[in-house]
Amino acid sequence: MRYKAIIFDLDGVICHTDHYHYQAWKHVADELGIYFDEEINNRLRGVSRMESFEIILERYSGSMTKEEKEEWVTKKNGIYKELLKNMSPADLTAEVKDTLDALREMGLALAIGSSSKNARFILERLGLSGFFDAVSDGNNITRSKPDPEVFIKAAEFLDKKPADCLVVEDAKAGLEAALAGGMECAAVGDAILSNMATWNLKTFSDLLEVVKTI
Ligand code: B16
Ligand code: MG
Repeated sequence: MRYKAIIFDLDGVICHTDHYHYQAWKHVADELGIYFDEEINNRLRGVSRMESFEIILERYSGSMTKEEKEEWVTKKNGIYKELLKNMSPADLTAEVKDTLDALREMGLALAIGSSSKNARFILERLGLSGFFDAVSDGNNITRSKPDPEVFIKAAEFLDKKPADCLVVEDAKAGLEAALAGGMECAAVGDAILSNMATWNLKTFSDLLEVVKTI
């Protein structure tokens, strides 16, 4: 097999939380009187919490101290975490679960590489606590995607070389991060449009064919 490990992005690959991010950011933006829509929300994919807020503030005419920014992102996260409580194992599709199980049976090491500081909480909601061999997330990095740190850490946690890992991503910043870390990558969703990935997956289970290639 071409790969020994697969590192999955979480939001947009294993599950979909963008509508919860949207609702939480919309609440904050409305309170601040800032225009915010789904299109701006799409730009926040794979981007860290504070960097997301900086993108939202592009439309803010006032000024804000670092402390005030911290307060607003903390508020957003509180709303977001409340919304995440709506998630359950039913939010994990049978296709994703069956594919993960099949990859595990093929002997591949499986990890998460997510910018989110809520990754473990989301995995718990999905009934996937303890499923992955390693979880590298927003809590163990100092630089977010497109920096490769989150994926390099995941490979280290798995004790695998970057060249033996395949990254699965839904964001351009994530594909850039994988390539910068010396890893091949597979794109799902909008990330396909960037034309940067080693593989473009029409559907998640296409991964089963990809990993069989030599
Ligand atoms: P949090 P991923 C990313 O997760 C999301 O795509 C992005 O929209 C979010 O801002 C980021 O996590 C940080 O999330 O506020 O929960 O720490 O796609 O890298 O799994
Ligand atoms: Mg993502």
